[in-house]
Amino acid sequence: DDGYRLWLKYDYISHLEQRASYSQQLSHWHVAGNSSTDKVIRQELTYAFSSMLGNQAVDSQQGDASLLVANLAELPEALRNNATDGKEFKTDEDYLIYGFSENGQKKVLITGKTDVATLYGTYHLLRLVQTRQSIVSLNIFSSPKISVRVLNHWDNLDRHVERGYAGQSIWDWHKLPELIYQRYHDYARANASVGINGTVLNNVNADPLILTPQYLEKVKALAEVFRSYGMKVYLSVKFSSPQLIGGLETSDPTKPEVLAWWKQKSKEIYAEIPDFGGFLVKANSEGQPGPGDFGRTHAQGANMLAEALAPHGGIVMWRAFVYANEKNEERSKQAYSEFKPLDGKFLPNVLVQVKNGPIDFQPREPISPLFGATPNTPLMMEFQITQEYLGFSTHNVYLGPMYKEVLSTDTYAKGKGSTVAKVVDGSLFQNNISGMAGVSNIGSDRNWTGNVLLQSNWYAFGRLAWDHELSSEEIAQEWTQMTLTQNTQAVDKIVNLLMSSRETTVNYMTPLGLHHIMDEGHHYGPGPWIKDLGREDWTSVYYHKADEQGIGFDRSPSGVNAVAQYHEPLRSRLADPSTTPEEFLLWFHHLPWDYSIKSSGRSLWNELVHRYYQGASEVEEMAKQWSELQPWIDPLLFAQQTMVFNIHQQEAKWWRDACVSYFQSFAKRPLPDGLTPPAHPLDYYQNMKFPNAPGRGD
Ligand code: BDP
Repeated sequence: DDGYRLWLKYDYISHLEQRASYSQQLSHWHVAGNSSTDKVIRQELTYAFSSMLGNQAVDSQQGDASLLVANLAELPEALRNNATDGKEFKTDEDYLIYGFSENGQKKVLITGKTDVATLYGTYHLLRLVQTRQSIVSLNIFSSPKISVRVLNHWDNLDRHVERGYAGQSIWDWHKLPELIYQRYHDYARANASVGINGTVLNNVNADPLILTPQYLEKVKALAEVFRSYGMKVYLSVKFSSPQLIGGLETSDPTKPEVLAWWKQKSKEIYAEIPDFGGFLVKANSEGQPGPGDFGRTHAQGANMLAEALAPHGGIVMWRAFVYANEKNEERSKQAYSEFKPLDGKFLPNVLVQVKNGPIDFQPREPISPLFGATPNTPLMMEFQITQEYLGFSTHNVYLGPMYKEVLSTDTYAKGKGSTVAKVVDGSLFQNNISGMAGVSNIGSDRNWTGNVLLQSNWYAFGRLAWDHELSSEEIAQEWTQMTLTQNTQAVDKIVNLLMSSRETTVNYMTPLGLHHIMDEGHHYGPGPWIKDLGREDWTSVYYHKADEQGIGFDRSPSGVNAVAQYHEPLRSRLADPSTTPEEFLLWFHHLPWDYSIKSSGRSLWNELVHRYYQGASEVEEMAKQWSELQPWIDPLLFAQQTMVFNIHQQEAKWWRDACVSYFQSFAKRPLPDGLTPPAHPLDYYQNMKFPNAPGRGD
């Protein structure tokens, strides 16, 4: 097993009684329609049942079938009425899995308004079988909580993936549109199986070429593959495209010729791709052009594009990742300062896409204060699935708990219970449109994500985008059963390992609210000593502010007062170190080395060191746990993953030793008793260089 099949493995059900019972229910199935999506469903059922049940399932006539897949319009009226009684199909994607009896025979129906809805229902039923659950008397009605559920590929047209650690881009632009790899279909299958309904094909640091006819033809070819799976394509666009590829002298959004250019471009796109999703834009951020270059606001820029797309039903996802405002505020405050005043100024087909935290995808960040600050502007969540700051693809980190931590955080925007999830799904402020994006960890590696365990993050992102109320633990459990093993003992062990992995990573990288202390440029490994770069807020020393007195960034009212951007009571809580959750202590406060940590009674210095050591030793424990799983895991997967765990252990120690040595040079205190000192002096770590680290930024 090389991991290519992801969680859609459909391994043979070796347990005789289980197999017999599923076979009885599923051996005669029927897919009513003949659309391209119906064909996908037919293929999936044929493959899944022949593989899991051993060639016993057949596509039969509607009347004989014990499993029927049909959209609502295709159902006989009586069945439709019975099945849908009391259920409101709000979206085209809602599906129903309904068990009923007919002529003494138990039957299962999968239905919804559209064929894509029935595809989602089909994957749900297959998941029940793959996780060995009962399929008797089902009555499952499912509706996505978020409407736009997309992957963001930071893939360049030359196939280099920015912050990608799983090989090159899966899009072979050079060979498109003629050459359509099977992988494109398998990519779409995997996404549909977890409810992801869109993909932004190219990097936010966009190449304007993507909008030229030559490339649009390639985009069209991919869109044609994805359509049957319910996935739309979107493109990242460069704001200055009218100048760069359109021959205009300006890209000023208030100029009629610029709007006309975008309108014409949109028309051109929709003529070829009628279900095109829309544009994602990184503007006036990290050197990218934007409306600010012409003295215009983000709203003016976004609205111009929105106006061009609106007649065709497209949307604009406008990113709030900006940190270059004129007030020159502290970086964590800038997105809020820039976007809060624009609340209510965006056209209805604009979503503002906000990273989960106010800085940049750190192992742990507090929520971005924008969540809950814009009642009249739908905010879309941007999570990172790729591990830019979490050890690339050799650190085994399951991100489900991190996504859940963010989504369940209370913004208090409308009093207690105003969680980030409710902001994002649109229920808190009754927005008409909602979205969640995940920066993809997929590449051309045979196992897709560079490390099989990290497939779980793609999976978890999709499952949570559909239903953020699922727990990260149940998602981990499903994924493990579908991907690695059916043995319950082994599943429990793996789930435990996955569930604690993120906290472990925070401990050996950035405990107690530390952040942005990685090496420069490529972001590989520790670099708390990084200073003197083009911008102060790209350095590490700016963020940890360690000195002989103490450590941490004072974002309380006595410092840069970033806490003022949160609602009460969060604001007051974060303003005071004694009420700030320990995991965010050094994010919001600069504290003396002897500050007493409430939970442990240790000094800050001792607690910091303790956490670094604890994190690294937990990775050793994870590796040990993994080694005990050999009897239940495919030998190739097991061997591959064992090698990954070896790297993970070494690198966790590297993080620990580099950071502890560095901070010790300020704290000037001994290591707590019983801890083995770092293997090398500080300059050894400082002199490590990685010119060829993968995934560099542009
Ligand atoms: C940072 C990355 C950079 C991205 C940027 C972004 O280091 O490569 O281009 O974010 O999100 O995380 O635009």
